[in-house]
Amino acid sequence: TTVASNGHRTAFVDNDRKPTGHGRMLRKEDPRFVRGKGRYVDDLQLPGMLHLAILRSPLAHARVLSVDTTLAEAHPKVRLVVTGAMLAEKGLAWMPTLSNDVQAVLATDKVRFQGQEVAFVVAEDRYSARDALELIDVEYEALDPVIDVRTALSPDAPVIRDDLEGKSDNHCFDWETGDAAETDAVFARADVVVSEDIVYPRVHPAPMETCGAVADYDAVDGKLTLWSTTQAPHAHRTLYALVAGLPEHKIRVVSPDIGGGFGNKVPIYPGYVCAIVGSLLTGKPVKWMEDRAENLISTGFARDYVMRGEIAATRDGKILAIRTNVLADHGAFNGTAAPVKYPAGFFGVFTGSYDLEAAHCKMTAVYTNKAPGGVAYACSFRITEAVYLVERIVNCLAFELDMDPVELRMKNFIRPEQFPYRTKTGWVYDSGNYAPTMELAKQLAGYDELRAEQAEKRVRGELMGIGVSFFTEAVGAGPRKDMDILGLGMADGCELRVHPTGKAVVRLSVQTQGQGHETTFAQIVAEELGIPPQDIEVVHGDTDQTPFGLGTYGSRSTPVSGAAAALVARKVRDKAKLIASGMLEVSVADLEWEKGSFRVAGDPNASVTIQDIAMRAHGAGDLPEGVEGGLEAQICYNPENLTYPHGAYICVVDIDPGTAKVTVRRFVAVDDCGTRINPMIIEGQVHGGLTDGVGMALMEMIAFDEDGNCLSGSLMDYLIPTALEVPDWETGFTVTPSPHHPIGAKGVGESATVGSPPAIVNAVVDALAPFGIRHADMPLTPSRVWEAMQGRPVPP
Ligand code: MCN
Ligand code: CUM
Repeated sequence: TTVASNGHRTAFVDNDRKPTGHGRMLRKEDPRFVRGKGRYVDDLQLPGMLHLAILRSPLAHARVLSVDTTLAEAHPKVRLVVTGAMLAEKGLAWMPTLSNDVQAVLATDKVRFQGQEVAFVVAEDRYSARDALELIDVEYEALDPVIDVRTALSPDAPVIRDDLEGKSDNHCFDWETGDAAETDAVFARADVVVSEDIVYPRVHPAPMETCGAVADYDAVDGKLTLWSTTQAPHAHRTLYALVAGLPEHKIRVVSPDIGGGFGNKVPIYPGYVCAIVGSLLTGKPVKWMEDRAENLISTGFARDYVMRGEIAATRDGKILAIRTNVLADHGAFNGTAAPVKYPAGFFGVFTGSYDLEAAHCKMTAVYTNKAPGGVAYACSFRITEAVYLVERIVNCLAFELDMDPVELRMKNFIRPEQFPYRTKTGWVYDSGNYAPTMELAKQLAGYDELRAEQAEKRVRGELMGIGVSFFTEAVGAGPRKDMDILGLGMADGCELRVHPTGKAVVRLSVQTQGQGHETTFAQIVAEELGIPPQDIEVVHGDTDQTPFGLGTYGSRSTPVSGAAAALVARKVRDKAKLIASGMLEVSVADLEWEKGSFRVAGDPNASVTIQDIAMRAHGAGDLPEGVEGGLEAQICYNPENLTYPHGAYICVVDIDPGTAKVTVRRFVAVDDCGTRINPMIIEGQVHGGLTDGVGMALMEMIAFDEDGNCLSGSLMDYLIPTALEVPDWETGFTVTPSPHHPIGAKGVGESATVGSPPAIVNAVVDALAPFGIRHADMPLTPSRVWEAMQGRPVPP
């Protein structure tokens, strides 16, 4: 543990700066990003390229009576105007979503949320395209909107999805996990039962770069190239092939640099399809690029779960069971992305890090007149909601029992000898060692001193709060036997070629959006082969150049593609060994591997480097019997299980009793993501996620008025945190390797976003304990905290 000049302590035992493998290496992508030389979709300029703009619905729910495009078509710079009716003629008005629903590309019958796509214009420049939108005359007949998820299923609620056959209500799906009867029985005999209504509001990932695409259909060779902001180029390509009927080998999806994804760039948006149609019809490349308001009001939101949490325990704090009832708002179309078997994502891990006797969840998902989406914003497939629920309800229990929240957690942790641990909802946690992680967080925070300080301050009427959260995530979707998206198994390909001079190219199916894959995947291969990471080029984001795989979300890149990269490197090493045995004229059994070279056991002078071997593999000399030339390999990795990272977070807040403004004074985050490939990148991921957490806990919400107008369509209204709202993060780590991952690594990209909101809310509620407050809903803005302090319920 080191103490920084600002007094902050960081646990630090990483084996830093190893030249050829895992370690704290500067990002290979930084030179281009810090110079502003990234290449994003919007940087693309093709000869003759046209620009597309989308007309969006001003109403949340309305019948489309007519769309008159005459004036827009007469605009001198307009080349094409397309309506839903025109798409319907080509069978393209509707597209499948990643959750087996359908979504309108352009509205035909009705509009179902404010901001829905109604028509598009293709013009010679972006400004003319936008101007021409104003010339389109749409006649709507307004319908009553369904905005409040709690009344969406009332019998008199207007039916939103009357496009679906036989649909007579707004029911989207039901889902259940755990054993209801067993859980009820445990609840019936518990000493203490605590219930709380807990809302995780609708939020938005709001990546710096909005969504967009450039479509270029070449009529001569029948090939479509689509540059787009996608986190999953291969999956998108297959879906375009299935929807548009274009042959898959004639589609190339390229995802260049991405300015943040956070799950916002997983779905296929109508805009991408419009760009493709625009190019098919004009024969020219067509660019569509959203503006900020379009991104906030129409693309994949996150959360929107109304949860009732219940926890049963003994008087002395042994947690027995957790039960939850969830109302999930899916917006107008079920546009979420989750493995087919898991319509609620991985919410099933709501039992958290605790050893329970029983658990049960019942969920009802509904349609409302809001934008579609659901799985986004570093959600680890809804683990955010699950962790928030369990970590809030455990704190409510601590409040009722008047027990220290750390002590309560420690008492109930799954113990190290119980791993692999099967939860009451059927998940098998691969590994974990929770108590040391919690202890380290306590120690870094100086927990006991903080409690003493708080007690003193309470006497003086000062509002200081200490919040704790402990999370376990399930990341790395997933074993193909039970995970697929629209029938596509969640395995990842990887290809590695070592060139004659010993430089290498590794081709991935995952797609970085800022996570630093160009660096860390080079490090994974470097660790296995001893080739310096600088000599390993990472290729990704182009379906023509990379093997098939399902892309980057759910922090699956390290658990799945990271494993693939390590194993493909080992395959190359195995072949290199055969070649080395020929070069050194010994049998394979006599060779020892020492990072970067094979040497003859017992003869330190007889060795060949991987670079020597690469040259021989491509050279003129003889190779051992049966060994082909070249030094390359390919793999498709199907994970055996998910990986289960965990972490312990402690947050300290101060609340101004006069203004009710919350200040996050300190935040200690101890993460355990198993083997750490690049500690600096991990810290960056954690810092980002903690900042997200401050945003969600204190500032962010996509709000609607009762007519369904989105009130959060700009960054003036949808507040996101800056450096001014966050403290100096204090991080530490423990290492519990995944037993089934070839290098023991677990995902970490979403951990902090998942784990931090409950720590912050727990801290705020803890500060408000003198007011008798046990719970308050996010975002804890000054006005909401003030209301809570006045004993008034916080608005839903
Ligand atoms: N890493 C490591 N050692 C580990 C685990 C991870 O060094 N044990 C490194 C990886 O090599 C990788 C990074 O940390 O460079 C994140 O890895 P991983 O946890 O596998 O997550 P993914 O690469 O799959 O990234 C996805 C995840 C998700 S789902 C969201 S949402 C999110 C996040 O990443 N979006 C981000 N972090 C983001 N960071 C940035 N800058 N931008 C986004 O859009
Ligand atoms: Cu759920 S946001 Mo991320 O998985 O791309």
